[in-house]
Amino acid sequence: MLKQEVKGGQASLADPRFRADVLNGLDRRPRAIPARWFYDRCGSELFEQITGLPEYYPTRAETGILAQIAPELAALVAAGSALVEFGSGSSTKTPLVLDAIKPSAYVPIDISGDFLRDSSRALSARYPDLFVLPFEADFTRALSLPRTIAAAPKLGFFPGSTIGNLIPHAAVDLLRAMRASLGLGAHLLIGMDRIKDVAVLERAYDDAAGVTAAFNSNLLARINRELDGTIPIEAFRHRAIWNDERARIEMHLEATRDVSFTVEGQPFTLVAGETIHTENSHKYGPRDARILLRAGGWTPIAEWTDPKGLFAVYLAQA
Ligand code: AVI
Repeated sequence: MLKQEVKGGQASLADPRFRADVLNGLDRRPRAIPARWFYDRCGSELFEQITGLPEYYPTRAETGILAQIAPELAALVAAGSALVEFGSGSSTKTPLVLDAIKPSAYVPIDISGDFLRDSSRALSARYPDLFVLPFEADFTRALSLPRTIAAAPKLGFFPGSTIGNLIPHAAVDLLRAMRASLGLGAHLLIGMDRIKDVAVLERAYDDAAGVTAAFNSNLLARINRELDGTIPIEAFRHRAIWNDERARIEMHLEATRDVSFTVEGQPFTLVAGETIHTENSHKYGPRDARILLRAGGWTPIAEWTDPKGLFAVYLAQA
């Protein structure tokens, strides 16, 4: 479900995991395909565009918080810590933390080796004295971190509210895996999006320019491209719906008419109004966030928000 997991699916057309998730997901009721499959090259580019949209506040809010808290963070985190970023991707927010804590080493972890090497090279050029140790791995499982940083105190970094893309029990499992990877006494700096006005939330996931709609329907285009699909993409519309019971924005692709198509020769029919559920983005109130961290084995020790209280960044200790 995490965007970083996805990039493993980019290398080969017709990844067997993609095929299984799509065929099973279209077969089940309600129909649902894991959000991880959004992030092929086109989807990753569309996501980068989303982060700059006027309606999509999380990236701006979190970047503002990280810039603001630098001195406090430096005081709370042990000197000489190694910074371990989970799902580092393009490492865009990393310089804010590097400048704040001046770590002894930086370990970006990502499942996509190519992506990891490119962003590590760029960071090494910007911070020539920084010891950068790229680590190609699936961070949803407990990892043995490089021996070189064994003695250093650890600061884990998991920005972007990516934790929100997991259903709560999977979020707890991930927090526990991070705790196991970093060890007792480690710190974790994590971004979580807050519950807020429904109109603000729904606009953030259904922008006026239609970039999020394109991001969502790119999944259908990817199915057609990689799994020999015949889905009439224009027969689906993007929906972003607040599910209050589960405190999450859900993204769906809704059939605007009765529609039939095949994927790898397998036939599917949806009636008008039926949806394919493509993403969950959970939002956490202050208490919810602290409970989630504790359930994952982390004690919250500091909490910061932007001036409007849209987004929160937590520092927690294992
Ligand atoms: C990657 N993730 C945290 C984004 C989110 O806000 O849940 C993905 C996204 N989906 C639509 N817009 C952004």
